[in-house]
Formats: sequence, C-alpha cells, structure tokens
Amino acid sequence: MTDLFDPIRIGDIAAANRIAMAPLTRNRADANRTPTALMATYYAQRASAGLIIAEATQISHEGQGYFGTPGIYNEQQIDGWRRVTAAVHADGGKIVLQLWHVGRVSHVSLQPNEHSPVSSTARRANCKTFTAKGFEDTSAPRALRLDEMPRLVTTYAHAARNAIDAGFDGVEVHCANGYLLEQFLRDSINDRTDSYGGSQAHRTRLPVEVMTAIVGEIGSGRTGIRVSPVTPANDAGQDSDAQGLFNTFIEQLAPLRLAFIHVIEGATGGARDIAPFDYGALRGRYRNGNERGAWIVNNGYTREMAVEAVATGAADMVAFGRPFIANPDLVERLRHEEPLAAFKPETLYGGGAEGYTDYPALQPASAEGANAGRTALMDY
Ligand code: 8OZ
Repeated sequence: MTDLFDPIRIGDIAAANRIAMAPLTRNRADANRTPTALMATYYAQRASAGLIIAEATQISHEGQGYFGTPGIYNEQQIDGWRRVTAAVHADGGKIVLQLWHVGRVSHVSLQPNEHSPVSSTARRANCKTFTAKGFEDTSAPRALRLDEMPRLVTTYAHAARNAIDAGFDGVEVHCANGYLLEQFLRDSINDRTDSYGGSQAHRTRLPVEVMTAIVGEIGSGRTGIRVSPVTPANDAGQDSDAQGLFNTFIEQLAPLRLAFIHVIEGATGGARDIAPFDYGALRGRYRNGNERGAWIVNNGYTREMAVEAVATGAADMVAFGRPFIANPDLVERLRHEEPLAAFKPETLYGGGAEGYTDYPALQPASAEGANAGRTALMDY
C-alpha cells in the first residue's frame, strides 16, 4: 500500500513525500513585483513538503490582479525568484512556480497605463480585488482580439522559460478559480463567437495552446496544470456541462503527458460537495498511458483523508494550502499526528514577517518551549 510519506516521481521531479504545498497568495512582493529575501525564508521554512507550488505569479504586467503579487516577466524578478529556489533547494526541497494571468479579475490601477484588463469577454466579473487602496470592485474588461492570441500564448511560454532560468523544478499553469484560462473554458463567462468561443473544443483552445507551447519550451516532465471544474470563485458561474467540458479538456491534454494535474475538488477553500462531479473520470483520461504523471488532489483534506486517498490510489499526492501557513513543518506534524496551529487571518495578505515567517516549527518534547505552536488547534 502506498503511504503519504513515501517518495514519488512527478514527471522529472523526484519528491521526498506525497504532500504538496498548494499555491498561496500572500501579497508580499516588493514595489517592483519582485520576490524578497523574506519570501525566500518563508519558502525555505516549508522545504520539507514533497513539492512546493509557489504562489500565483503573473506572466506579464497585464496578468496582475492584486496588489503585491509577484511577477516572472523581467530580469529583476527572475533574480528575486532565484534566491527563493536556491534557499528551498539548499534545504532539500522541490519547488515549481504557478504561472498566472488573472484576466478580468483585475483593476485598472494595477494595469499598464491604467488600461482595461483583458478577458474572453467584455462582461465584468462581479467580485472584488485587492488594490493599493484595499478591496475594490473589479474593472470592466476588454475582450481579447483574435490577433492578440498568439502573443498571449508566447507570453506564457516565455514565463515558463523564465521560471526555469530562475531555478524552479517546473511550473504549474493556473487554469482555475475564475482567472483568464477559466474565463475561456466556461460557457458561463466566454461569450465569444470566434474560434475561441462557442463549442467545447473552441473554449479549450487557448488553455491547450498554452500547455502545448509551455511543453514545447521546457518539456512535459516539468509542466503541470491546476484546474477547478466546479468552483464558483471569482464569479465563475457553473458551466452548463462541466463534466463534458473537463472530460474533453483532459483528453486533449493527455498526449502532452504532463508531469501532473492538480485538481481543486469543489469550491476553492469551501464546500467539497458544491456540485456533483466525477473527478475519477478525469483521472482515467489523464492516466491513459502516462505512467510518470501524478494526480494531485486538493481542498479541505484532513490527514485521514489524505492517507486514504494515497493508500487507495485515488490520488498520487495531496496538496494542503492553509495548513501550511501556520505549520511550516506540516509534513512532520502529519507524520507524527501532532496538532496543527491556526493562522492569523489578519496577516494573510500583505505585510511583513508577522504571520508569515514567524510561525514556529514544533520543538522536540524535551526542549524548552515544547508547546510553541501547539496552543491553537485548527480544523483543517
Ligand atoms: C486569494 C487571494 C488572491 C488570489 C487563487 C491566486 O484563488 C488566487 C488568490 C487567492 O487562485
């Protein structure tokens, strides 16, 4: 029986265990959207995860939707990320970068020359984003023109190349949570009448082109994707046929032999049973002949659920998000069935070391301060 703490090969990446750190937006990049030394410390503290999936990182200035999120589109940012990957690798960890374009989930104040954000549609997302002034309604987007699509695909591939130059072990493409690629996938958002809208095959076109371009640039063994077939996040209405759409999408991705697919089951950070969906049907379509590909599951997993998912073969790896915030040594805590510390919600987004790098690892029972971090238990 496979154990949660057994090593695993994820495409070209050798991971020490089957616990991934899910990508977590923490808004602590500097004014140039560059990763800081503090971010290197934060990720290195969590290097015992089998795989760290670093926070969502915009592939271009246009791809930004929140204040303080990092980019991977210029030399300074690549250098900043290099510090992060070096620190994680020095502590024996593996780290991939999540490549992000928010599409319409943005605000003009975050866009180059205060232009409108771009999307599949000109309809606004009915949700808030976080700007220099705090929470604000998203701005009305502009629908991308057909002639702009090739450059967008190339921008993703360049970002993937930059991530490899920065020392990452690979990339995860953010195709979830109502951001740009989902704005193309779902018929609840995509109202185009050209070859990127309408039928399922048209709506999957952009994400498939993006994945193909990235695999062409850095190789399949270092390329994964995150999807969230039924999440309502960021005003993503349910697709009229989510199962059919994602069955088709994963079938189209299968020949690429991606290193991993990372699935958010249910509502991101919320109810796992928000809508009926057969995730196993996706896995079967992905697995088809792809021996080295890992199936990573996420969303509200307890230790018990994770152990069972890996033992039964329902998943190859389990990603934990919020539990990693206040438990840098989450793997050890899960291994020894130790209690988990709760994070401080007020320090989640933005700020400095407080609520970021100051959560302690559990001390050995004999050491002074043995109960540090044990006082507040959380229900993960
Ligand atoms: C929380 C706050 C801002 C962005 C996602 C990248 O939901 C995010 C995100 C999460 O995927």
